Amino acid sequence: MTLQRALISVSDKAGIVDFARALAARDVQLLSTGGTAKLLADNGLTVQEVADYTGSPEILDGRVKTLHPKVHGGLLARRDSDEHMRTLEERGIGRIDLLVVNLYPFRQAIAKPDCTFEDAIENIDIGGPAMLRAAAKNHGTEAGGGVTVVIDPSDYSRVLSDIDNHGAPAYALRLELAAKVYAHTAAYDGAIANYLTSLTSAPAPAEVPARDPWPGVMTIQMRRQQTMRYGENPHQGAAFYTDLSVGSGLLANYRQLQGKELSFNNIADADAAWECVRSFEAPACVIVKHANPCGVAIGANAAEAYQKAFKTDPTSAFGGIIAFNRPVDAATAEAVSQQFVEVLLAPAYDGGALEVLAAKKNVRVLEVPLGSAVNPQDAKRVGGGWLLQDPDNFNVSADALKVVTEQQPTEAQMQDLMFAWKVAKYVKSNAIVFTGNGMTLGVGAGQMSRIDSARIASIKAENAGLTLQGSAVASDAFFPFRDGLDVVADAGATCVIQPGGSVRDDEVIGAANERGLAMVFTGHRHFRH
Ligand code: 93A
Repeated sequence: MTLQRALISVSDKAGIVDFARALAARDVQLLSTGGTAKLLADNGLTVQEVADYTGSPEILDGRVKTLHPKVHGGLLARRDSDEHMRTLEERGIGRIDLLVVNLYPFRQAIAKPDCTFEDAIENIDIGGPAMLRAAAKNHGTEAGGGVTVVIDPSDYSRVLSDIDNHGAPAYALRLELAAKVYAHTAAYDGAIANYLTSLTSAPAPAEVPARDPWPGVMTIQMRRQQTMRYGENPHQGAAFYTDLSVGSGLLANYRQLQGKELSFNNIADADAAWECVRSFEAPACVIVKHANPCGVAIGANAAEAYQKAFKTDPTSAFGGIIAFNRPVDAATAEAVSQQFVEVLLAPAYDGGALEVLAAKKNVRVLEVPLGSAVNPQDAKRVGGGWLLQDPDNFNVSADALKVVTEQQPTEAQMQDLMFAWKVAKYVKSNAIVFTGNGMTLGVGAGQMSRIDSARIASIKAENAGLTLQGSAVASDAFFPFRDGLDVVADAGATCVIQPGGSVRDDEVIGAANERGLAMVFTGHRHFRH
């Protein structure tokens, strides 16, 4: 069944003119609501206003625009029912085969600090969801045809290519887009419900924590990307849900090029590796085991970064997750293939690299585009609730560091310190990270006392045959006593980066001076649990 008519009614008008033009070029008639129709007509397209089509003008300040049997009949009539088709004919109703709608931006409206109650109410879309739900219900059958419904501008190109390939969107696409609609309208109504509920029972504004970024309103649209064989352990069921609102650059954008199915722990570790590696500008490599980096390095190229990262802790790197922020070439793939690797991540792989990796068919190879998106919020499940927070986006600049010791760090030390600080952010607390020459030399992670993390980091360096003489060291939070500082000085560190802020800062600074260390304070800590 070819596409006869499309109804376009969008608040987010991004890409709509090009899409409508492409539809018109494929002989699809365009029907549209006021603002959208005007935009299309202004761009030289032939478009009929819904009001002209139904014979009913928009009324009540636009509250009723498309709520009309000529619209809903055209969307809901079953394509495989002779009787429904006859009814359309008798009543002069045309089929609407494609619906392109996105809704009044309710969430954006209420997120504005000056949003009034009236603004919020007027941003509740009624006609849009009604059409979306009608069109999605009637996505039809494989044999009988049905309606295609698009809410997301990123789906426009897929609809066009289906029209070009099959004359009309295929059933598989119609089904997928229909499912997306109900997820979207459910989340939309959820946001409205949360907003109204917050007006009835939310605490007075003064009682809301000052920096709660979601005052009583949180909706996340998610899609199940993958059901796993099991979760963290084999007796736990699990699935991977992706957040539909996130931008490019995050792990959820991955494309798997080869290898076994990703497991729950693979995805968690891959995320830790990817977030860390994409924070570097220079070619970098991060090797992760059990959610912690066990080797991080920068180098002239990916291969060199890998060689250095691997040296930090070859024992732990066994079965690791390895991430690069540069395309992987054959030489790098060859080097990585020498070790047992679970997952490889990079923004791209050249042909030679894929050939090398093909010989290791179990290795899961993921391509993840580099991008600037940040996770919109960080959520942690706790008994009976969720803890939500802004992502830890703070990055200190070298200029903002405060030198607190008699000894000033040299330029080379400053670079090692900045590198160490960047890595420490991705190491579970308490984190102690020794570095030198653009690579980690010893990583102490996840201990309940900072001094033990410091001891472990230096033991690990020793086990790997690395010297800590002249190294730089980062501590993700302040040293509560001088003992931790003494451990890193004994190990050979000559400079330290840490947030400061302890009641015993003076004691710790005194110890650094006594031991001839240079120390800088960042003013911010990076706990990670
Ligand atoms: O006010 S509504 O709830 N009543 C309607 O009948 C209706 N029909 C479409 N909002 C309605 N829409 C919405 O208008 C669409 O969901 C879309 O977001 C917007 C497009 O309006 P315009 O084309 O005038 O910019």
